Amino acid sequence: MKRLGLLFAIICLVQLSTGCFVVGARSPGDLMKSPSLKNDQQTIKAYIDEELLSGETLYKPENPDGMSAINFVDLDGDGSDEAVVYYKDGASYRLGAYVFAGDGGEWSLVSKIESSGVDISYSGFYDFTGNGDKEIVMAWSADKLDIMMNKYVSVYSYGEKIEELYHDSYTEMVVGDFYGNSDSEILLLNLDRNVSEPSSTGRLVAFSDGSFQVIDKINLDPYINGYYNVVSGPASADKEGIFIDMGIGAHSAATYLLVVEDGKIENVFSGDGSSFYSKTSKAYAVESMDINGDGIIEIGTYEEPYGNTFSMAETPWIINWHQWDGKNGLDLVMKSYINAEKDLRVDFPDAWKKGVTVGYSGDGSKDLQIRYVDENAGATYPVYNVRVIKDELLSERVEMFESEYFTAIDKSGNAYVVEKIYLDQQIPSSIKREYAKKILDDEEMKKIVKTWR
Ligand SMILES: [Ca+2]
Ligand SMILES: [Ca+2]
Ligand SMILES: [Ca+2]
Repeated sequence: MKRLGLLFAIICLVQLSTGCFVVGARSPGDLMKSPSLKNDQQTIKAYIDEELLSGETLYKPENPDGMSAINFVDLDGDGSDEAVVYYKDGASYRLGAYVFAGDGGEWSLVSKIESSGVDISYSGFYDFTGNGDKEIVMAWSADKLDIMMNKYVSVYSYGEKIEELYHDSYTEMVVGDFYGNSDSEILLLNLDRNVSEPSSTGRLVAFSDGSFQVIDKINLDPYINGYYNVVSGPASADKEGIFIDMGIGAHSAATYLLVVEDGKIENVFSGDGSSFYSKTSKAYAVESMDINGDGIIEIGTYEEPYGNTFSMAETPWIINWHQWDGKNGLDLVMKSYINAEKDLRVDFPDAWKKGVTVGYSGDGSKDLQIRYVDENAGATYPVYNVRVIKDELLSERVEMFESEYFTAIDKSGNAYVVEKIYLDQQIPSSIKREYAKKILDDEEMKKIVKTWR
């Protein structure tokens, strides 16, 4: 997932030397972080060192976030943790996991999962079978020379010996409780583009009648560039969903939302032909995520600012964040401006949902300007400038400000400065009242100006 996201970002960068960014994409640095050991992981270190073969090093699975090289989890529910320790041997393309059982600070090796591959692309511990014990799901890329980037997934039971319960290939995968029955299921996506008859399918894999089975399958559009982000999580208060963000054009993107109803996978924005994309298409990639922290995942789209005259790449886009309406539509829940390069995010308060747009400050700095929109007159009026300024340049820059200002955030050598330019605007009396509604008190303004990373 991360690799595809990165790949997509690179494609973007190659195709559009400026302005193209994947909102939410992780920086290459994330991939290079070496696993660090927390204090409670040190006690097992000696036991691991004893088992590691020459060439084997500890290794953190790429997905999901939160996995470590060493993971403590009570797989069999007996009240004491097991340790699942990932390793790889880069030179011989081997990887896998050591599984230890713990007993009061003593550890004993139970088994070793071994496979060939380059990266562990996904791993986790879930009860798929419904017996109360967690199984180990582990996925890896097959081979360094495999340009198709085929990946394989296996599910292992924990016990006297590790048993492989399921094995399959996939392009992207997520785990979740898609049935809502408290057991976990797997959703596998397989995208096969470079063949005479391209195909894209989603398959729901669940444990049923004593074995893992493909419960349902759905055909998706194979004529896309690729998936840059696939996540599962709450699509509404009571429904898990699978959010599939994909690149569909030179830089444009769209999102599918899949849910499971009565054992069937449903593409909720289904319709005829291109209308699959009509609700979620966007000028650039944006990752589906819980942007407002309410536990439900939002889908982002781009809104062109009112009166915009800039090129696609230079446009200060507004991101509209939507939640699934439970049927086949979307509800707008939040708007934000995100500039990954400046590490700036501004979440629009409710008062800005209508009648507010963004632009640049107009002094050549390309700093953000919040503007009131007077649609009747076809005009906009500046309210705030929000500037990210290096600390050492701050005193020099503020001398040129015409209005009062305050610093909303000071972080990593940068001051996030809000200029209250509404204090110095000539506003026609007919719109003064509406304009004034867009002015926040300073404390409220400080809450909506954020860093992005
Ligand atoms: Ca246990
Ligand atoms: Ca189980
Ligand atoms: Ca949310």
